Amino acid sequence: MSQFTFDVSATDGLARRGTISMPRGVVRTPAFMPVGTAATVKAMYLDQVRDLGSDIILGNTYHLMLRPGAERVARLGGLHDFARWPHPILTDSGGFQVMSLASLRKMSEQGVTFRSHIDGTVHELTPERSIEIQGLLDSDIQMQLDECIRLPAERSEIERAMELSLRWAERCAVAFGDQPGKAMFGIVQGGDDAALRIRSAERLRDMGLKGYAVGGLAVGEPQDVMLAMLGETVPVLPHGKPRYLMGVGTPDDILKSIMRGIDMFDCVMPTRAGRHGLAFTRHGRINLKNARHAEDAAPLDERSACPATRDYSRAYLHHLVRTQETLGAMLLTWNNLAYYQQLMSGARDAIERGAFADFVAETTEGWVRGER
Ligand code: PRF
Repeated sequence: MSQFTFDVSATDGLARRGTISMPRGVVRTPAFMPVGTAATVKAMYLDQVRDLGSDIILGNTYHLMLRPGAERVARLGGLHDFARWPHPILTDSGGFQVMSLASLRKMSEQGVTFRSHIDGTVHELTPERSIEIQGLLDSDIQMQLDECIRLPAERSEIERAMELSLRWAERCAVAFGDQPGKAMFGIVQGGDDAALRIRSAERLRDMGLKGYAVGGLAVGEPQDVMLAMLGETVPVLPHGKPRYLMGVGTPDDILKSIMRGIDMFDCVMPTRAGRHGLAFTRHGRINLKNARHAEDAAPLDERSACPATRDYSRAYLHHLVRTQETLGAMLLTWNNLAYYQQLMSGARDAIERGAFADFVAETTEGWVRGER
C-alpha cells in the first residue's frame, strides 16, 4: 500500500464507517487518536496504547520543534523510530498550541512569531516551516497552519482569521507538494458563523486536499453551537475524504459528532483527566478523589476487559490519586483510553449494523448512573 486512500464501507444516516490506508498502516474510522504531544502518550507505554485499539496517535509540531527539535528527531530516524510507534502519526501544525501556550505572539501574513513557554526563546512558524517540521518528524498526516479564534469573538475577527487560514492552506499545500503515501489536511475555520464556515469549507474543498479538519470548535461555545456548525460544514465537504474534528471531546461530543458525519477525533480529555483522578466508565464519570470511594472495594467496572478497569478497587485508585502516586495516573489513563477505544469500536460496529442511533441511546443511558 503506497498511496494514501480513504474508503467508506458503510453509512448509517450521516455516520460513516471507513478505512484510511497509508504505508504505515490502516486507520479504522470513526477513530479516536490519543494525544502524544511530546512523543509520548503521557503515563502510557505505546504498546499498551496500540493494544487498546489505537490505529494512529497525534503529535505536536509546537512541542517537538522546541524540544527535542525537529532536525534532531529527523537525525534520529523520525518520530516513529524515536518513540517506537511504527504505525500512523498525525501531527498538528502548531498554530493552536502557540495561541494556548506561548507568550508574546505576533501574527502576520507571513506566519506567527512567539516566545517559547519553556525557555523564552523566540521562534517563527510559517506555513512552510510548519510543513517542513512535520516532514522532518516524518508525520503521515500533516495539518495546515491555521489561526484558531476563541469564542465568543467579533465576526470581523473570525473572518480575518478564517481568510488568513485559507491563504495559509494554499501555501501549505504548495510546500507539501505531491507525497502519495502521506496527506496534508486543510482546516475549516469560521467560528460560530454559518456563512463563514460554509465559505471556508467550500474554498478548502475546491483545493482538492486529501482530508479536511474542522477547527475552531470546542473553544468556549456551547455544545449546541458546535453541533450546529458541524451541521453547516460537513455537507459541504466531499463524501470521499476523511473529516477530522480537532480537539474534541467528551464521549457525548464524539457520539453526536459521528452522528453528523465526523470520522476522526483527538482530545487530551482521557489522558489529562486520568492524571487528575477522573475515570470515564460505562456508567459515566467517576471522580476518584471523592472520599466516598475510600473504602469501596468494587472496581470501576467488573465487566471490562481492561485490567485497570476490572482488577483494581476504587479504594486503591482513590488512595493512589490522593497520594499523587504515579501509578494512579497510569491506571486511570489506561482505563480512560480503554473506554474511549471501546466506545469507538462500538460505534464502528453499530454503524456497520445500521444501528448507530440505538448504540448512542444505550450508551448515553448507561452514563446517567455515574456521578457526572
Ligand atoms: N486548529 C488546530 N489545532 C486544533 C484546533 C484548531 O482549530 C482545535 C480547536 N478545537 C484543537 N486543535 N490547528
